[in-house]
Amino acid sequence: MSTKNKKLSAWVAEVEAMCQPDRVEWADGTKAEYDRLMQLMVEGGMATRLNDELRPNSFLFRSDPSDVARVENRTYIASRKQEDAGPTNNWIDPVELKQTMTELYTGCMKGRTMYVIPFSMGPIGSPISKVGIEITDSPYVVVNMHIMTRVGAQVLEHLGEDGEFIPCLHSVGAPLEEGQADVPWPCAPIEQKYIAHFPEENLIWSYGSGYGGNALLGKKCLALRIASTMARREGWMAEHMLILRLISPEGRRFHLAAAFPSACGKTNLAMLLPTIPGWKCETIGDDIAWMKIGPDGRLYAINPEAGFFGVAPGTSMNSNPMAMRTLEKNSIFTNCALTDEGDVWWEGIERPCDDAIDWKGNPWTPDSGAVAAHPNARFTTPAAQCPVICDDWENPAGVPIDIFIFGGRRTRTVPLVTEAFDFDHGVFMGTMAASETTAAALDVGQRLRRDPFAMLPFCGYNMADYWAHWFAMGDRLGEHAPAVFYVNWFRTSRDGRWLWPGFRENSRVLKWMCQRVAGEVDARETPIGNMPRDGDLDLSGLDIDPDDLAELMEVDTAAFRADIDDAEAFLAKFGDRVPARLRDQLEALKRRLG
Ligand code: OXD
Ligand code: MN
Repeated sequence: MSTKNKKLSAWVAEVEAMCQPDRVEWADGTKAEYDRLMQLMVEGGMATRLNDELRPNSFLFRSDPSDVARVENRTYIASRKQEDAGPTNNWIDPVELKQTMTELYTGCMKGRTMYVIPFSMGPIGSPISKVGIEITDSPYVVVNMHIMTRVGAQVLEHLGEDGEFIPCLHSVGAPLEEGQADVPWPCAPIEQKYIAHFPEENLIWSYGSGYGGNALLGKKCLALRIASTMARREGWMAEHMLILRLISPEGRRFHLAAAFPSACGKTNLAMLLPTIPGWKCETIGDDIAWMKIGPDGRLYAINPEAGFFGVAPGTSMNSNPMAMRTLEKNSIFTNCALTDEGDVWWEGIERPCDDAIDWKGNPWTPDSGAVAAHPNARFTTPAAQCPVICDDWENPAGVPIDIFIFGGRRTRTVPLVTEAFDFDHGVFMGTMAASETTAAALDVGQRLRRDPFAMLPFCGYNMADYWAHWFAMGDRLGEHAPAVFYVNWFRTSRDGRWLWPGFRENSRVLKWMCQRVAGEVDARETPIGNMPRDGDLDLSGLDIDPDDLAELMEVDTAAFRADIDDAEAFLAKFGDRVPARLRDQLEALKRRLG
């Protein structure tokens, strides 16, 4: 394969000269290529083929123990001016960063193959999609990109001679000397890792890590950080949101897009099996939404990805049966445990395991005193395999969004559901989003991280400008703007019990949202937003103590005032750049709280 696109051939030649790989291969996205690379990695000791009877065509990888997650403190937004990256992003001057990284990249692919991966984020040719080219020296990245994006010759055809693409350069940062044996998971030490974004050039340079969002550059780097900057320039939205379709018993369809911080159950909600009779949910995406205003003035969303890159621990037939069925075959597992039957296992899978090899490759039993799977162990699995995938999930026009949901993990303060009074108030709700970090799950309520719109680690520019962009989108959408809700599935009682069962029962809350949008129910106005009137939330068949329900819905004004103080301290970091409309919302809330 090669390309007629002059800009692309010039870039590939330039990278080849800098990185000095032994050979260059263009990825064509075919099954034959996938099988060949997997075979190569199995032979090289990087991958283990799982038992084909238990989990057909699936593979396990173990990363280096130092390379297990996104590295936010090595992630940079290298805009020309520091204030354009804003106070929540790491910044290095782009000229300086390119110099540092050019030194690292020089000769970094020696002894390795350089793969050129043409990929489309979103259905090829959709007006909302974008083309990226990832150059990488990791065959693991190639096979993952096969699942997570649309890879191959069709993308190059679509690109043609002068089509635009987003260049994404990746190296594991581990050149091989002549005759030097490779290791199962090559990567560079932490101080050499750089996940760099040059938003003014739509350029991504990643060095030193082979893991997830650091290496599969279509996902967080392109589809969120770079896309968010493009979206602002071009008047659309790139958001950290799942997308789902809810169908009422009468056949009415609602499209919901929901933003929650990492590890708050986005994948579970995206694949919801409603408990309320007659309601159906279909999945469109579990992590990212790209949205544009359509000819009818409504906001249309696509899922730019083609697969799910989900956290394995905690996924079970109870918590997410649809994900479990999606990853029955043709899936890649990273840092899961390996059972003696040759299948994968993780904490919370709700299936016994007496004997396994843990994520570090050591023998493990339940008495080992350590986890078998890394807490950020992942599955990579094709979206098309999801039993509840929506027929329209690849519709190039996207689906019209009726409802935005924000939320986080809050053991206190925040009630089950609140509806924004209007879109501006909804932007305020998204801005106020905060979540207790999951590492602190045992000392509940300890560390609260403000994570506006769940975009804190993913917004490619100054977040104050991002809020202004949301207001501007609201103005353009006018009466077509989606309704906005804020949810908290995680509230606990004063004596430390979960107040809400969560998971499938969350469908009850979504039903109320749909009824609000359809104008079928009134609401009760509170200082923080509209809430369900007594009896409006469908609780039929659910055994919930009335006192617990009251606590779940309680608006604790004192706690909200304390929350505002915390939010104000956060907003102060942005100085004058904070939109006046956001400050107005804050003042209005203070007045309402009294
Ligand atoms: C993810 C994340 O991997 O948000 O989706 O961290
Ligand atoms: Mn995510």
